Amino acid sequence: MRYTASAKLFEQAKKYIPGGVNSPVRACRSVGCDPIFITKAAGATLTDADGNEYVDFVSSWGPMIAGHAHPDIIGAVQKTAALGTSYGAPTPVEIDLASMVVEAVPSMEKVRFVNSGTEATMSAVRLARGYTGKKVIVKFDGCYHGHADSFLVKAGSGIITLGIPGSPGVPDEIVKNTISIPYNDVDVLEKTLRDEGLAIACVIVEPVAGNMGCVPPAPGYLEKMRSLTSELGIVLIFDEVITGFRLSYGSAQQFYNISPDLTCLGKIIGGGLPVGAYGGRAEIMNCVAPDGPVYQAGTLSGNPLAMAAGIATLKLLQKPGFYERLEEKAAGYAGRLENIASSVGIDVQLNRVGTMMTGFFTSEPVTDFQSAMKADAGRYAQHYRQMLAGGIYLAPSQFETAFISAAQTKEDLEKALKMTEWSFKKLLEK
Ligand code: HOZ
Repeated sequence: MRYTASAKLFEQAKKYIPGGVNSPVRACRSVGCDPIFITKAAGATLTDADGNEYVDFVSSWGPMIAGHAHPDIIGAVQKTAALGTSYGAPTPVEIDLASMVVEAVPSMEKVRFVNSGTEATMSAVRLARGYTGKKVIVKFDGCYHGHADSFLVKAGSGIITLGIPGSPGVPDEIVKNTISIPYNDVDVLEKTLRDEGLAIACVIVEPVAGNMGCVPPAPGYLEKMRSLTSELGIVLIFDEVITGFRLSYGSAQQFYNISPDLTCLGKIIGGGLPVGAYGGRAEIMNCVAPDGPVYQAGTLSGNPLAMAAGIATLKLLQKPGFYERLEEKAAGYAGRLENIASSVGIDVQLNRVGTMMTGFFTSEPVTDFQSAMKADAGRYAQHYRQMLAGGIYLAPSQFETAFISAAQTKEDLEKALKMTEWSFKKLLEK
């Protein structure tokens, strides 16, 4: 494949945009190549500036569960755009999406729309602090909740990918109110919450970690988290920015049958437009301004285009059998991948929950940040480049999640499997 046009665009972008990208992982540094510039997408196919086509497993990092440029979503956005793109005033469409979210996710008795997952998590934490009058937040090593100051402690996503310890610009005074503990370790969780409970406002967790690669919760882990936080008067926040409306229509909390106090959403509920949301028990949500004193606002919050795209997406997900078909597709694909890995004789741990999956290049099970870090990121980098050259678009980092969408066809998946087999064999060549 030729990447001449992408290379030229990257040179231009670097003149005006830090690193030439608007989000660090996209720069592809950890996989040892330059980014390709995408010019269009349809279904599960991405097209780059050179006209190369790729089967997409990134799905814009999660939102495109129905595939790119779905006619229902594009139609809804076009129709809405023709009426104006932003009013900075209440609109009927935001009630429509809010009621759909509240019906789908019963723990969210009220919901507030914002513009990104980062905004959702930082607002939820402010609310938890305002509601409890406590300062400390507990998070988990390798989980990523966006880039707000309090979360960049032992965080996943670009922080692991680029191997940076945190971020300059985050004051110690803020970091000292964040406790980060290992994911999936019940004993550390219990000890931390019991020892520090009087100071802890909230525990925030990705119910399935998706930003250190896909790492499922150990059986009973989320249940224990729920019972401890309830007992100790700590607000439990599920960051479902990735898992929301992905693992089931009722999100991970329905999948695992656990009711958090607050939930953060993003990605799928915006159908590919910028959106976020936080919501939960009415008693807590009533503390948000203007009903309560906890301030949070946004010029573009509840933007009509994002609301319309979200509504159109959720309507597609409501179709009978949508999640069952996706699960069947993902399970079949993962099973074939595992067979390929074992027949080629390469060490890969395939972690999967529903349509989220990561193949870690390691012989040890990956259950937390420490074990994820044992994966051979150099080998992943070579695999990434080989797959890209064969027309398969994976996340440009070992520590991200691949997504199965409704749009990948049998042929797409066959092509990806064939390329994977070829790539695995090549990785073992001396
Ligand atoms: N892991 C990030 C989203 N959950 C990747 C997105 C980005 O950094 O651009």
